[in-house]
Amino acid sequence: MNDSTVLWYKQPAENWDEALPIGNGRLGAMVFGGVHKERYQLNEDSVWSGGPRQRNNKSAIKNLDRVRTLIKEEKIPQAEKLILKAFCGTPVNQRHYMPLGDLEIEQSFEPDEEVRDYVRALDVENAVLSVSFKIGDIEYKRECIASYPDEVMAVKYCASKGESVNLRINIDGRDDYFDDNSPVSEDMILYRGGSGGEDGINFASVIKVIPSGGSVHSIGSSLVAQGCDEVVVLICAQTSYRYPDYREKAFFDIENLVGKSFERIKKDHIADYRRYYDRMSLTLNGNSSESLPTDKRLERVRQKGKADNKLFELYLNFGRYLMISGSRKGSLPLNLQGIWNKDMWPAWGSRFTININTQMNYWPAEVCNLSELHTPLFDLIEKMRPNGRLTAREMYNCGGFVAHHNTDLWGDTAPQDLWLPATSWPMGAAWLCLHIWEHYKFTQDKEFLDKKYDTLKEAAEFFVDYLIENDDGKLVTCPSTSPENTYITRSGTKGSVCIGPSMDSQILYELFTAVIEAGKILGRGEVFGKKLCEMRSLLPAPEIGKYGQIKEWAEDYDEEEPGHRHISQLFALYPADMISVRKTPELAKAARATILRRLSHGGGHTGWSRAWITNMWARLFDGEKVYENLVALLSYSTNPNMFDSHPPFQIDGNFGGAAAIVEALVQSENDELILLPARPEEWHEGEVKGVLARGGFEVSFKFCGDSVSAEIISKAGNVLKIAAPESARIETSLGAEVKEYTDKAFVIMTEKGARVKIKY
Ligand code: FUC
Repeated sequence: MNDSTVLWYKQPAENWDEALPIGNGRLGAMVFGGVHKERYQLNEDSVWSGGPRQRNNKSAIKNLDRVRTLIKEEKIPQAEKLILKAFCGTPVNQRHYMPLGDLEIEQSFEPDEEVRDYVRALDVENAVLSVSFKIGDIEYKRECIASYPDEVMAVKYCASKGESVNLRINIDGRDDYFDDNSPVSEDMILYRGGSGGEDGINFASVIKVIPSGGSVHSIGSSLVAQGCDEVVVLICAQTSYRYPDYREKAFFDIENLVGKSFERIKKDHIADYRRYYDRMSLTLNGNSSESLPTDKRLERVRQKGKADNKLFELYLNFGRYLMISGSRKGSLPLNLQGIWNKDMWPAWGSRFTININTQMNYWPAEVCNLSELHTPLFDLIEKMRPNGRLTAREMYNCGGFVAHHNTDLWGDTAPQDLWLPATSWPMGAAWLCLHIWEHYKFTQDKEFLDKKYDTLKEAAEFFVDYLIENDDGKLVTCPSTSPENTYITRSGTKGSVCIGPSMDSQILYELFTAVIEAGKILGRGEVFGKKLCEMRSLLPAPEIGKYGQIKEWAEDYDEEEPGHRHISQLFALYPADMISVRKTPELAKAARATILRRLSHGGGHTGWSRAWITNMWARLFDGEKVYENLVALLSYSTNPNMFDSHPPFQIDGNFGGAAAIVEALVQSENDELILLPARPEEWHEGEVKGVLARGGFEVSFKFCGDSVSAEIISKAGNVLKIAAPESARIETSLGAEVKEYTDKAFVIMTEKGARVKIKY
């Protein structure tokens, strides 16, 4: 087995955290690999509870001034009491995600003897899952794929001896939320139901069984395939979220495949998948030599506190696999569990939590050369806009659009939960919109930026009205929180709701900058740009507090939980670039102190928190800490199926971790390309291919220690600034020319398509 592209196991999954995911962006399944009973735990991305609704709390507007006064006077308990009543959503909760159902395929064997040579494997290079074993003298094999071009999940059962595939196929598993699971013909089941609520989402899934040799018939709610050489099972599903005639569409998806063989579906699927997967790669020195199954390799990391380098490659490749399998043009963005959720009431509703988690899901999208897979997030932002406009007006009497710390598939923007450390935080849309700007920075796609300019602008417009002046004449948010921490005032009062938490000012600095810069690039919104420039100069800048840390709140309060999983005040370090070792060394030192303080109080205990910290260490150029934290991520926050664990499973850490591996090797913030910024000692040799950098560059390089041999392709014709020793040898193709060496970096003019080779 290839130890950097295959997850594999010698036994079936005993529980969900051992099962393996497949997906095509919209349809997802967890595959358990049971010998006698195989379970495909199914998801469709738009199966959520209920329908769209407005939950804006109309009492907010009347109480806004009062709440602000109470917060200013440090009457926090009174302010928070009022917030719980007047500023929560009505009703309190947004819609939540749900599973589609459970497809079970029982397989019977004759003779039914001992199972030998069992292997279950997920090949992330081809996106093919397989299960194989021997019983008696027959070898059985299953292959399972989720195809984007054919909108289908397909499973093939075969055996080394003819007429030996015998199956019973059945779908069920959503309590009484489904209405029917009956065969509609001798080879097809229609499984349908709804997720509740007046305008709730209805779904239909069609399962078709295609035998080769042998026969298929229906009995009760099952289909039975007997004495077959081979059986292919096709699974399609659609919902009323996308199609009023979702049932017809599900049948259409199946009928569309009549005459198309499994091999052909698989071939098209692999070709489609590899269009994305093959764009980048990472190879590190060493191999794991002994061929150990993935669960054992993870166990070994836990025991030894060290990982084989191929496991880091696998972690990155698995992250890219999850992105290609869970976020495609037309799909919803990856929620807290991507499209792999087993619970009717999943943790945190498996929503889009937008005070870090959804954003983290997309951290690797651009660097890993998967820019198009970022688009479902932009589509969701557009869905949020009209709702967010109403929320801004109805709750705060403000223009623009606003969202709080969660959203759902309808783009709900009203506050979520009755939980003070999180609920009253108006920054969700602002942060999400920074992804639009990031996408532009990487792709330099001006047409995209032009289309999205109004969205960026509208996110900023909210704050033109919402910000208030504090006692120092600075512009700050209020009410807000520093997600999701609690402070202690000098008098000993605890509170979460506050005025001007550091993260908010940082997000706003970045958002205003994005709007100003985008306006300049597009020649639009000059007057508004000027206004934002003035406002930006009045935002509080990051400050250093009494522990040498970056202050989390405007006051230098102590935290109730100094080891809190959120490190919101370091947004400026990562994902933003306001704090950097090269640009702001003092603040970088304080950022370091902030992380160390969190960690010394038990921080980093959730997978996503660990992943965020790892990215921050990369930005602080600390390879040793990157390594230490990646090992901790693999040791304590990674399930046997390599899914990230909060616990429970939450997919953000997979993406944050993947992003961190790349961040250790290539960085491009502050208009400067840096290779090997935080290379762990253990990664002493390797090759990176096809990583994207801001400014529109594609970067590939080999390294040995700190020696680098790189080739950079200019895709947009921008100036390339690359940090390197002055002694570096540079070769440029036609259209590229070294202009100067300044600030320990080469400045190279490039035209579109030009190539630059650099060696040092
Ligand atoms: C935030 C985090 C939690 C969890 C939840 C989905 O509230 O603080 O740890 O990740 O989102």
